Amino acid sequence: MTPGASSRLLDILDVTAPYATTAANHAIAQDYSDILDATVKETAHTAEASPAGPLIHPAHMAIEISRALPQDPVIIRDGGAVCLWHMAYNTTRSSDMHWCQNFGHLDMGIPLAIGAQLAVGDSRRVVVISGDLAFQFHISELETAVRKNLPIVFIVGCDYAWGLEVKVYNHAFGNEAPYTEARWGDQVRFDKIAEGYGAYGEFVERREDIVPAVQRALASGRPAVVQIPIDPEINATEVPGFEEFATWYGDKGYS
Ligand SMILES: Cc1ncc(C[n+]2csc(CCOP(=O)(O)OP(=O)(O)O)c2C)c(N)n1
Ligand SMILES: [Mg+2]
Repeated sequence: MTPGASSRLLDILDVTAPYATTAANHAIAQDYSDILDATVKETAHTAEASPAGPLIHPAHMAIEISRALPQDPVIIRDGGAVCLWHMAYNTTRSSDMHWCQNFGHLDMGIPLAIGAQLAVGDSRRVVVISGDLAFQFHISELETAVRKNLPIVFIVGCDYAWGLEVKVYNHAFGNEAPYTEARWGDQVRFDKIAEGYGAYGEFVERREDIVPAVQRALASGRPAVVQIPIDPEINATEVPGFEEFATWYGDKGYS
């Protein structure tokens, strides 16, 4: 470790906590695994402290996914609040993480994953963490994944809403604002759509079923979609890192 680098990294960890993924990427890139281990433990502890309700907490979704994933997968995030939750509570080490929203837009998760899996071949797994709106932009590309026999695992956090936009609307118009159509019905079944394309599908309603479902999806060796309904209120209203995220969009913020 070069002189000064350690304190610089600790600064980064301090500033970004609890957004450990950013810190983790820095740590992985520079091989500061001791510091990374401490950060991961702290992150896991915070996630466990989140209250459990009848619906899956988005922090719990992130941490259970982390428990199920293999070593150093390519991780692609596509979506709104689900991705911020995953950034905050992910504990999987990956040397390649990508979030479409870094470019200011949703939608590229499935095509990016196809490209990534073609690039890495059999050497690594490719996993997509997606919001349910983002997943629908190019859902027909599941056909490409099946035709090319790519074993990508797509994990879709379903609040049946534009979760991040719900928060923005409430921020702009108040919690009592009329229904905004930023939510929709909960009858959409991405696992069945996946099966229709010839992919593997899983539908998970309990936290304890996430790890085995993701592992079955990985073991299927086929493109696989794991649909996880999550608590829509928590997903939209307690988004970790929202204030910092809002600053990415300039002085006026994300509103
Ligand atoms: C192409 C595009 N359309 C719209 C938006 C605005 N937008 C940002 S987050 C978001 C909602 C995302 O919903 P979802 O993927 O379901 O994730 P959630 O926030 O519900 O977890 C929208 C509409 C965008 N960034 N890019
Ligand atoms: Mg959503």
